[in-house]
Amino acid sequence: YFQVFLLIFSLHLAGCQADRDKKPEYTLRFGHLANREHGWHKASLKFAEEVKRRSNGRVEVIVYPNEQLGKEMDVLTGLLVGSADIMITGESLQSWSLPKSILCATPFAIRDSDHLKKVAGGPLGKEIEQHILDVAGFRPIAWFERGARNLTANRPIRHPDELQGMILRVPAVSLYVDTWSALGAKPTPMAFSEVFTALQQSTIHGQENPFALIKDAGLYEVQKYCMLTEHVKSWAYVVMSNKKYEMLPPDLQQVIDVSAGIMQEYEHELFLVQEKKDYQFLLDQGMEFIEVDKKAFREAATKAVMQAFNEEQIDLLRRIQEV
Ligand code: 2Q2
Repeated sequence: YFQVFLLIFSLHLAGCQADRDKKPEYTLRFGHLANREHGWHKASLKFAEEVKRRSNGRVEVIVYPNEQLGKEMDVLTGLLVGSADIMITGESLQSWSLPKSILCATPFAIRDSDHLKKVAGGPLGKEIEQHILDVAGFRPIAWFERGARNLTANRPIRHPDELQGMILRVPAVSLYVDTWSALGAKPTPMAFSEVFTALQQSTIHGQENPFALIKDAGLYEVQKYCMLTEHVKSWAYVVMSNKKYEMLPPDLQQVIDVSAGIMQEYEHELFLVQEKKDYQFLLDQGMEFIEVDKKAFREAATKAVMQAFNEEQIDLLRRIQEV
């Protein structure tokens, strides 16, 4: 009996070994701009793990943080040419002839977290996702709620009047350029991975982002004040090259879908605990938080948005506000 046991046991071991040595049939490159501490990264790793396990090693996902796979705008191109397969993006999709995509990050469009969930997770969110898929061939597989974007600088700013002459880094999003120009600043589009150095060298004076990125990119080391403008409440998309997705057999497509759902939930759990912690961390590091004249920011920004938007975008904005 013992010999039979040994035989079965060694066959089992050999089987495990074969499983481990099996080369994946598909390798997917997944890039994002945040660092290893950020919820986006932890969620991406979770996705990779789920995909590996659920596909029995047939699909491998390699995650590249810190724009290691390229700057956001370049990775979007990468998705089309095949040098990248999955990425986290959002309002930058506006530059991709995707007018509806900017509604995921329109200044003062979303009231609160509850409203955001109803929009992003409801029929309007589906409409935006379908638009992104149909027009650009980027397939949204998950969405992540983000913390509100806040302005940082080395001087306190309480009113848009005080923005005059300020060189403000924004991501490559034309609506952000329009909005901050209308508010009086000099917005300069720049990739996220360049922001820390540009602030350090004072080629820009400020930037705007949620607490999580201000913390994880170390921006508090080069910015003293965080203005509680909360001017954008947004969500991001995890998008996959649809060409790549369609190359997969149906069972592996299902693995992607299920794993993406798990990633989305996991990221949200992290986000809920992380926001308050990040705020406390920034406070402990000596960042000063400034209350602003929200009404003045809102009015000027909303006016700029209405001027920048076409009819289709205004219609979608109205439908979002009705939710
Ligand atoms: O400031 C940044 O670069 C990010 O927080 C952006 O919001 C993000 O990268 C968007 O450009 C998403 O498309």
